[in-house]
Amino acid sequence: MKEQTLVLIKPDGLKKSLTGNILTRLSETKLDIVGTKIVQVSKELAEAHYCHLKDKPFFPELIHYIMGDYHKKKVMALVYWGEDAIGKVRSICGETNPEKADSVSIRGAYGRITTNGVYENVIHASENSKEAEREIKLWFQPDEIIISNIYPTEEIEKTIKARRWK
Ligand code: DAT
Ligand code: MG
Repeated sequence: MKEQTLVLIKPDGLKKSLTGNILTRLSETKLDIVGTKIVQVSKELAEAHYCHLKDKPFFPELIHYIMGDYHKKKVMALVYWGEDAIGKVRSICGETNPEKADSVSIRGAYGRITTNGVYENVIHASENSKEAEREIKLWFQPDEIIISNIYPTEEIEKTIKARRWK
């Protein structure tokens, strides 16, 4: 089944100049990149993304980590699309705990656990289709993704203040 999945190259991945290596590994999947951008992660976005972990003891550190407080204040967000996208990307990423992840996986090769117990595992990938939908809608607007009808949309009129080149 064709599906879409959210990938984040986390601040440690950007700080360590791993973007190229990680994208090369992901290209093994032969999936299509249908959206991408660099994001400065706000506290609201970080907390919404990891809302399912809010009661965990490591939650405050996790929020600092994904906001880039320990590395660089940016994340590269991508949407991959294609056959079995969620499973293929998760499998190349490896286990959550970088010490347990297969050493040829992205997390196994590049991740570490800090002395404070933060899993710096360089990449996020959606776990299932429900989470993928929730996460893609959180990180991207419909017009930022080049496949149409990824999820249902509706047209609205709004007046906004925006910047343009001068
Ligand atoms: P995944 O990122 O593999 O989907 P998750 O959704 O359970 O894993 O957790 C999200 C992130 O939280 C994970 O990438 C790293 C961090 N994390 C999870 N379990 C942890 C733990 N026991 N100690 C420290 N950080 C943890
Ligand atoms: Mg997860």
